[in-house]
Amino acid sequence: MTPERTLVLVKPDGVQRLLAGRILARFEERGLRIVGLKLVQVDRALAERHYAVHRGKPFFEGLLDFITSAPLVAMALEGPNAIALVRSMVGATRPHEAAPGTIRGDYAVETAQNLVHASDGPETAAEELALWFEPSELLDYPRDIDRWVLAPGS
Ligand code: 3AN
Repeated sequence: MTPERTLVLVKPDGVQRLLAGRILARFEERGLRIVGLKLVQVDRALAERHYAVHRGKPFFEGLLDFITSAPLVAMALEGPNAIALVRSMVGATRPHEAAPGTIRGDYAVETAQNLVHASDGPETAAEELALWFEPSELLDYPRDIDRWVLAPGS
């Protein structure tokens, strides 16, 4: 099937808790490829655009304060059904409802500090990837990557 691309943010709580690599590793171990990756200090304008759907909600201002408080890791991941796959690995928004084995189910207890953002559908994935990455920051791999990558020690 045609691979999908999705946006994942390891939010400031994940970076401060030194979990960024561990979270990224889960996606890689599952079989998704990194096609974009950077550490970002988010400004208010980007935060407002990213969370525009939540404008007017009681937690909106707190969400902006939180996501602009310290650097986060933005990644674009690619693979078959990547959008749904990543959402299932991230777990429910409220950590006490997130199944053990999911990222939130294993590492989070607070809804306001639930470690990860992940695009929730094809439209939002396209919008969010365009918001967080310049086209030149999203890379393509060779079609024959499985032959191109040498096995360790070969
Ligand atoms: P998800 O990140 O699971 O897609 P959304 O889109 O409903 O969840 O919410 C976006 C973010 O807003 C959440 N990841 C969380 O950080 C924050 N949030 C959502 N609901 C609440 C709430 N009731 N109180 C505080 N923060 C919330």
